Amino acid sequence: MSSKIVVVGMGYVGIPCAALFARVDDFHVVGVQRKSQRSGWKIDCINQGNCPIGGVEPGLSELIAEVVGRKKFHVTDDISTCRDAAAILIDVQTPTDSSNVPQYESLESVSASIGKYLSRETLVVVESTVAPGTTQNLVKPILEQESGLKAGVDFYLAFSFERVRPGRLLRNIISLPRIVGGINEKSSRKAFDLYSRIVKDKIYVTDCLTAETTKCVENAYRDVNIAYANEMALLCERLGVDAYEVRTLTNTLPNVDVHEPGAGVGGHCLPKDTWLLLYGVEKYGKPENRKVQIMTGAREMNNYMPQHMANLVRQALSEAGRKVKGARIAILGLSFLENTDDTRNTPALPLINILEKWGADIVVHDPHVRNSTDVNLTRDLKTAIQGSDALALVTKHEIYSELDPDEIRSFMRTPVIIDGRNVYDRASFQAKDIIIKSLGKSID
Ligand code: SAJ
Repeated sequence: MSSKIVVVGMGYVGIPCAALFARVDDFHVVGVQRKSQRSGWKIDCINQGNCPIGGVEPGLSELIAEVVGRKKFHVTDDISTCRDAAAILIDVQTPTDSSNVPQYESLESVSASIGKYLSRETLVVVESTVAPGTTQNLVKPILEQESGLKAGVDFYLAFSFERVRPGRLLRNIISLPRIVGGINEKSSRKAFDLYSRIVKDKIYVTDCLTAETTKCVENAYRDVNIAYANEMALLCERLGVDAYEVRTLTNTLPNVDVHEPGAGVGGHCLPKDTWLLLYGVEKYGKPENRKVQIMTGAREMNNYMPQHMANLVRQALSEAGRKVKGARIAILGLSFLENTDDTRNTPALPLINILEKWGADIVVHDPHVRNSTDVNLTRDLKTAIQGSDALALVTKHEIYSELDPDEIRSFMRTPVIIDGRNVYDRASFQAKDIIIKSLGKSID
């Protein structure tokens, strides 16, 4: 008989992970998804063999169709399916609130439900990113209390994080090194054995706290690097030099890898993982008076970029003799990452809010996002551009590189472009009398 793997949370991590485990011969997988208003539709969608994730996701639709067709994978809202599972993976969202405090309601309630149906010998793995210390101090006591079993003895518990990025969901799970950290040696060994069935690269075994910390640290590292690039870009603008050229030249030095400046940093991870790290340190670490500056400064820098984009819009419109108030502005790209439909913490939203506060009439274009209750969204580029006074490019979707200066000139009411992702060659737009401001470049 095949072993049952339960994956709780059918999101950007849970779905590809479940589908990959379902491909393993001696496993069958049950996904658990709440029947919520926002996400409940995914249950039927997957059970019909379809992929609920949009954008360009190589191999995922085919894999879901295959494993659902072979009855190796189905989704339910009934968490009692955890009974008799060989392994249960927790892939629920762990956002932070407006004060940067982690919101663990989902993690806590899912842990309690799992605990109720937990069997002896089952391995539970937390895959959601959490503040260091959370698996030991929050998840473990809930599981033990609800199940009456002892962690590390009667059942096993580990933390093992994903490294997925929209657009590379399957590839990153299979091909990147994996870190697993159990609460004891046997838990680590069990987790190692499980992931060795789907991960082709090396699996590193460590303790639970180190694994949790590593996840937060690697995302904070990326956030700091992007903040450096953004600050560098703002300085280059003031000097009147091209930050992207400076970046290319700087990166000719071995060991230097300046990241890309841009219209902002979004996603489920980078905007919050610094806060998870600092929360864990404050809650479970030793007290210390020195203020953390680099990581928090990076957060502040990256959060400023939508404001900077709005300033560039205002400046460009003013050169065209228009005010933001009453201008029709098309935002190009709602998702936070190119060629995906993922809008979590997108920098497009703060930009839209600022421009709307200034009195602009906003239309948003995105070829991948299906619908949005927050903004006036169209998937037709011509509809967005037609009659607008400015185009503000936030996301580097492939389709935007094809925009033709002649077409823009004929469709727009005022030919103004603000390029937040270094997509356009300024000279060819300026040659057609289009006002173009490019983030990180001379803003004269
Ligand atoms: N961005 C820049 N400049 C850059 C790189 C990114 O402005 O040079 C912006 C992007 O436009 C986007 C945001 O940052 O808005 C995040 O982009 P990302 O490429 O980091 O995408 P994520 O957030 O999906 O992926 C990150 C990755 N973390 C690291 O590389 C350390 C990924 O490996 C993690 O799995 C993922 O977070 C996660 O789930 O934690």
